[in-house]
Amino acid sequence: MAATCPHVYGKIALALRRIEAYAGSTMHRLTALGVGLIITAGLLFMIGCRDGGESGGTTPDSTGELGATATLQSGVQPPPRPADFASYPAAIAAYLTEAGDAALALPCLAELLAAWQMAEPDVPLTPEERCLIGNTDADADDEVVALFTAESEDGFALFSNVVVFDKTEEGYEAVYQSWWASDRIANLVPHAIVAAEDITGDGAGNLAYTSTLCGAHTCTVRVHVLADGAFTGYMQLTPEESISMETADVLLEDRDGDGVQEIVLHGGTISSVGAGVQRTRTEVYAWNGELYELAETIFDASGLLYFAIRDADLHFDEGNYGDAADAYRTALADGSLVESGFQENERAELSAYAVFRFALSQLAGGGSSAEPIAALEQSLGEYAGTVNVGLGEVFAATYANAGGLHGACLAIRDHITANLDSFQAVWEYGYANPTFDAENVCPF
Ligand SMILES: [Ca+2]
Ligand SMILES: [Ca+2]
Ligand SMILES: [Ca+2]
Repeated sequence: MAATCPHVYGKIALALRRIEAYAGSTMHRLTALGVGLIITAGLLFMIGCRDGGESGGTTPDSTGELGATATLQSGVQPPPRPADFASYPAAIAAYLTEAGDAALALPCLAELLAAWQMAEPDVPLTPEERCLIGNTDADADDEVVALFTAESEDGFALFSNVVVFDKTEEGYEAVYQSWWASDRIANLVPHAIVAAEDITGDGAGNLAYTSTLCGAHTCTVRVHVLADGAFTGYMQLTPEESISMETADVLLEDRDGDGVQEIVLHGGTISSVGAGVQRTRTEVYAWNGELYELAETIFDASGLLYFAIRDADLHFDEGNYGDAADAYRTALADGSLVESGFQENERAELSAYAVFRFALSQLAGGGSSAEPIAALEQSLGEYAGTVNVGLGEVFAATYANAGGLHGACLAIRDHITANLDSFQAVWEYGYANPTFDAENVCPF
């Protein structure tokens, strides 16, 4: 365990950053006490590492009993941890029924969670990610939402279950279970509770949690938001194809102040060389009355010429030719934009493409033809020898005598077809990026 300690420091730093992010959001009003406790735990963790001590605490003891001298806030001894993970919810429901409100003192279920020594990932969960009290259904009473984890016997998998306990006349019942198993390699816990409250602004409670699936290089975080339907039980309010992102931080935030929370994911990079050139992004999912759907994607500034051109392409694809022309011109003029190093002749190739698309955007926007064509012809010499200069050359040569935009675009497509391998090669920036789209270079 001591050998992993430098790794653990990084995880603690990451966890503290996550806590900062949570505390800064409108949703997660983490108390100063909670933050203090977590930071203290983190420091103790580090001290344990320095002494070469155990830092994980991942192996629960077999009895699950608190020491004889422990004072129980709830006055009720937590039951022994069941050997079978599937039996946890029933045992906890019985404990909640017996202990009553005393088990709900914040952080909720603390005595039971401590006694059962839940398997902990290298990034420790916050108390709120383990247990929350809040309204998750249509009645106004609060439910208890708890996250339980256990290692498989061989230690390679981490089981995890988010469970909603509802108080009925007969006592507490487990009314929803998420279940998830994750590879232990990445040492991330497969679940975290995000919220138990009305997220959608209709007066009825909701449940939000994340699940994390890790591949060889990268963990993908998926967001689940649920509502309790009268006849259906808890139902996902997220689309079937899921709201997910690689290496994402997840927040709920009312960004437009309308009383409905948006789901905000930030991240998106893949830790694999083959993925190529990347930049982080924010995705905002907004409630449409039935489902959460993608409303906005905001890319973080990257400083790369490649992404400046991609941003200009986005304007072009949306038919905003004036914005596209401005963006191509700015990308060409901004000397602070750098090459990614993924392509050998990167700046010249990207610039040759940009001068062509700058002219094309001006023409598509309805501008007069003389000036853009003249400017294009003038700049082509600068990019001689590149693959992309062929686009401007063919365009300038055919535009005037081949029937305007349509005729020139047909000539461009012929040129691309004849040189497809070369175009694909210079537009290869890794699998995280789109491949060369021959049809969209000159789509008129
Ligand atoms: Ca309720
Ligand atoms: Ca709601
Ligand atoms: Ca909103």
